[in-house]
Amino acid sequence: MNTYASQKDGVFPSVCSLDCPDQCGLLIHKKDGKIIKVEGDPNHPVTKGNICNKVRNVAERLYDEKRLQYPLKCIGKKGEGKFERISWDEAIQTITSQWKQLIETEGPESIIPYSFYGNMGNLSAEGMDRRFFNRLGATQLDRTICSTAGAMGYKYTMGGSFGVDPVDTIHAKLFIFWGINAVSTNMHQWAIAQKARKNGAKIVVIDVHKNQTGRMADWFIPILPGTDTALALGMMHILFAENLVDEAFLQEYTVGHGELRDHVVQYDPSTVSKITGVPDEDIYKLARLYAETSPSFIRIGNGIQHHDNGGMCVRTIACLPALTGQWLHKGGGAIKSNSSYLGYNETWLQRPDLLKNKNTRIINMNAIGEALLSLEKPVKSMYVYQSNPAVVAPSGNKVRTGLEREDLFLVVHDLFLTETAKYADIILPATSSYENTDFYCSYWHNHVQIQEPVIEAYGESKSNTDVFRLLAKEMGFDDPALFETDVELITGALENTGNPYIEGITYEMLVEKKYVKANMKPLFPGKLETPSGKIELYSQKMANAGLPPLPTYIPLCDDGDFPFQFVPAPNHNFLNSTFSNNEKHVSLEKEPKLHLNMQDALLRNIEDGDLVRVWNERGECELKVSVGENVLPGVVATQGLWSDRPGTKHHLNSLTPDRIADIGGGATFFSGRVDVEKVK
Ligand SMILES: Nc1nc2c(c(=O)[nH]1)N[C@H]1C(S)=C(S)[C@@H](COP(=O)(O)OP(=O)(O)OC[C@H]3O[C@@H](n4cnc5c(=O)[nH]c(N)nc54)[C@H](O)[C@@H]3O)O[C@H]1N2
Ligand SMILES: Nc1nc2c(c(=O)[nH]1)N[C@H]1C(S)=C(S)[C@@H](COP(=O)(O)OP(=O)(O)OC[C@H]3O[C@@H](n4cnc5c(=O)[nH]c(N)nc54)[C@H](O)[C@@H]3O)O[C@H]1N2
Ligand code: SF4
Ligand SMILES: [Mo]
Repeated sequence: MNTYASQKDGVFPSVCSLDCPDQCGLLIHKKDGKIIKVEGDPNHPVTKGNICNKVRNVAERLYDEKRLQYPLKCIGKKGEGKFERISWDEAIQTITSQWKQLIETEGPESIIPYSFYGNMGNLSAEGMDRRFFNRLGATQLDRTICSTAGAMGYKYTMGGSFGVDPVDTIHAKLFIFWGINAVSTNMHQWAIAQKARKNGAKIVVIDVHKNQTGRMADWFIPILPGTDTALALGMMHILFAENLVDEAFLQEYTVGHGELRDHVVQYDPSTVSKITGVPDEDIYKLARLYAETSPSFIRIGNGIQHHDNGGMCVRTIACLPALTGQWLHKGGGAIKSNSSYLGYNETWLQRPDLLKNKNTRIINMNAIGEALLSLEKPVKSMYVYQSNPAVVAPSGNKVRTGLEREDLFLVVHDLFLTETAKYADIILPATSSYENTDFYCSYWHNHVQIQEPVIEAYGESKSNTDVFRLLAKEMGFDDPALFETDVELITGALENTGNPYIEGITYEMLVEKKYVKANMKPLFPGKLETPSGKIELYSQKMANAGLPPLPTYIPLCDDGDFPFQFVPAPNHNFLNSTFSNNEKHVSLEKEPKLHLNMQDALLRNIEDGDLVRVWNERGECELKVSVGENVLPGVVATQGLWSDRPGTKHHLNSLTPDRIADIGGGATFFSGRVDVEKVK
C-alpha cells in the first residue's frame, strides 16, 4: 500500500470514481496536503490523459464549503433542514438502538438500504454494505434504476455483458451511436470514432434529441421515443429481403435465424416509418449502409432502455451485428456494457450466505416512493448512501412524500446535505473516493484499477466500509467478515473468480501497475453464455419468462392524455445529481432548457426563451424553452438532474413515471407524457 495521502506535495495516481463508462486514470497534484489540480493520466492505456470538464473541476466539489464535516441530527420537522452537530458515537448509538428496537418489534425487513453507484468503487458500492445488510436481514433493494432492462435484454441475445473491446473500434468504418449522448457520457468512445472518421469512417447518431452528440454526427436520424425496436426490425426486414445477411455466420453462430426471417416480413419500411417517424427512404439507406460497411460498430446507449419496452429494444438492436456477421471483423459488433468481462468474486465480497431468511422481501428501487407510502408491512427505516433519491428517482413527489413520513427513521450518508439528506434523522459525512482504498472495474474499457487514498479524510468524514464496520460492532455482530480490511476485501474479491478474463489479477498487481487489462479474446469463434452457446435471435428463455421469443415491437404504455412525450436525460456538466450543487458546475451548465419543436411552439404561441410550465398528473416544473428542430413535433426534451434552488422548479423527476420496464425491473424515465403551457 502506498502512502500518498500523508505526503503533502506531489503528483499521485488516481481513478475517476464516477458512474461513467470511461473510468479515466487521473493524476492528482497536491500542495500543502490539498489538491490543486486534477488531470488525466497520460499513461492510462485507453483514456490517455484526456478527462472531462466535470472532473477537471472536481476539487471545487471536494473543497466546497457546503461539504459535510461531521455527523448531524435533525432538530426540526422532517424536510425543514434544521440540524445540529453530534459526535460519531452518538450517531452510531442512535442508529443502532433504533434498529435493534425495530428488529425486535417489527422484524429486520422493516429496515431497507437504498444505494446506487455515486462511487463506483466495488467495496463502497457493493461490498461491505451488502455483507452488513445481509447479516442484518434487511429488506433487499433491487438496484434497477440505471441499466438492468438493457443488460437483461442484451443478455437474452448475447449471454451477458460482453461486447467489442472498444480500442478495436478504431478499425470500424461505421459507428452507430444509438440512444447514447456519447459526447457527454462516453467521451473516449466518441474520440475513437472521431479518429476513425479521419480514416473515412462514418458516424450515425439515432436519438430523439439532436443534442451535443447528434450535432456532430455525419448523419443524425431523429426518431420518436420508444420506437427504436421497430426501426431495428425494419432494418432486419430489408437485410433479409435484399439478401444482405451473412448466411455463413447465421448458420454457425446463431439460433433462430429462420424464424426471425419469417417474423420480420411484417416490419416493412412503410409500416416502420409510421411508427418511428423515420422516412421510408432513410430506413432503406440505413439498412443498406449497415449491410455494406464493415467493420460496423453499434454503441447501444442507456436512453433507449429507459422505456416501457426498453429491454426488448436493446435485445433487438443486439441482434443486428449477427445478421451481417460483424462479430468476426476486428472492431465490428456492439457494446451495451462490457461489465461481464471483469466479473470478480461477488459471492465472496457480498456474502449472500449471511442472509438467514432466504425469502427476505425485495423491493425494486424504481418504486421506492410507492414502497415508502403503501406497503402493508411498512418500511420503518431507510439507510441511504451513494444516491440521492429525492432528485434521481422517478415519480419524485411520491418519493419526497415518503421521505417526509414522521415515522420513517431516515439515515443518509453523503458528502453533502443533499435533497434526500434534508429529510434525514441522522446525517453522516462521507469521504470522497480520493480519500479511500477501493478497486474499480470499468464497464467499457475492460481494465481493473485501484484507488489508494491520495488525500486525508475531510473533517470527520468516513468511508462506507468504515461506517459499516462501526455499525456492525455496535449492533453486536461478531462475524469476522464484517471486520475485514479494505485490502483483505480487494484481495478476496479477486481470488477464485472462476472468470478466465481476470484470472491472475491480484491486489499487489494493481498496486504496482494501477491499470490492469482483462485477458481479452474475440467472442467468436467461441461459445457464449446463452443456453445454446450461440447468439439467440430466437430465445426460448424469453418464451419461458412470458416474453416474445423473437424481437418484437411493443408500443409504450398509455400514460394519459397529454400531448408530449417527455425525455429528461442527463446533461454535460453534472453526473446525475452529482455536481448539481456545486457553483462551478452549475455556472458551466447555466440552466435547464426544454427543447420544443417549432410547429408545436407556433400552435401554442410559445416563443424561444419563454418560461413554461411542464406538467402532468404526477407533478410540475418550470423551464425556459428552446424552440427549434432539436426534437420532433410531439416530443419535448431536457437535460440534467438539477438541485432544488430557491426560485426554481426543476424537480424533473416529479414528472416521470414509476412504471417498471418490460425486462429486468428497469426504469421508464423517458416514457412519460406531459403538457406544456406558457407561464403568464
Ligand atoms: N456528463 C454526464 N455523463 C454521464 C452521466 C451524466 O449524468 N452526465 N450519467 C452517467 C450514467 S449513470 C449513465 S447511465 C450514462 C447514461 O448515458 P447514455 O448512455 O448516453 O444515456 P442517456 O443520457 O440516458 O440517454 C442517451 C440519449 O438517449 C436519448 N433517448 C431517449 N429516449 C430515446 C429513444 O427512445 N430512442 C433513442 N434513439 N434515443 C432516446 C436521449 O435523448 C439521450 O440523448 O451516462 C453516464 N455519464
Ligand atoms: N429524469 C432522469 N432521472 C434519472 C436518470 C435520467 O436519465 N433521467 N438517470 C438515472 C440513472 S441512469 C442513474 S444511474 C441514477 C443515478 O442516481 P444516483 O445514484 O442517486 O446518482 P447521483 O445523483 O450522482 O448521487 C450520488 C450521491 O452519492 C454521493 N456519494 C459519492 N460518493 C460516495 C461515497 O463514497 N459514499 C457515500 N455514502 N456517498 C457517496 C454523492 O455525493 C451523491 O450525492 O439516476 C437516475 N435518474
Ligand atoms: S466522469 Fe467519465 S470522462 Fe469524466 S473523468 Fe470521470 S470517467 Fe473520465
Ligand atoms: Mo446510470
